[in-house]
Amino acid sequence: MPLMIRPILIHPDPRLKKPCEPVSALTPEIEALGRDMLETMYDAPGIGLAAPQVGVMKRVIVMDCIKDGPPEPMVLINPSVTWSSEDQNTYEEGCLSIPEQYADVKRPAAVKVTWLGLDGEIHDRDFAGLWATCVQHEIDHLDGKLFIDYLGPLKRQMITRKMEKLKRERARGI
Ligand code: K2U
Ligand code: ZN
Repeated sequence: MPLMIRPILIHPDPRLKKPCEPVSALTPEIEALGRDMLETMYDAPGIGLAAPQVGVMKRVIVMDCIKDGPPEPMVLINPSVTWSSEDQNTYEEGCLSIPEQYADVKRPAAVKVTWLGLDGEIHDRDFAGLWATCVQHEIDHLDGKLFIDYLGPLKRQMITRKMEKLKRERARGI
């Protein structure tokens, strides 16, 4: 199946607010979804992407924990946080579904995540720094939560209004 760059949904969209279904079995379709999501993420460009952002309501996220070494594309199926640190980190987050909008979000500085890999194995890993922020941002997407949900109502409303305007302009081909 050829790789596909899938369109990324823009907020507000009901599919970005719905909780996603766990993946019940590793199928060729799930594998193709993971590869397409990585392709779509690199094209954006981004360092993370969640399946609902491409309209697939399944608990699948992709990340590329680019450190100093070579790229490390990851596909995490049914990811869950099993531990999070007391200390928090504030990071100016963005979102591929809320383009050009950034705001400070506070999250646990380190998390332990467990997930099913495309290799059929259960994986466990500690994430810190930007990767902790990214993996929590992506897992939030699977629960229908966006980074703007951590902001005050006025800032969230302002960003939502901007996105509604952007979508109207895109619809008119501007
Ligand atoms: O889920 C997404 O929308 C992709 C997000 C992931 C992310 C958000 C906040 C902080 C870290 C990751 C981003 O748009 S990916 C773009 C990006 C690139 C480098 C650093 C931070 C964000
Ligand atoms: Zn996002």
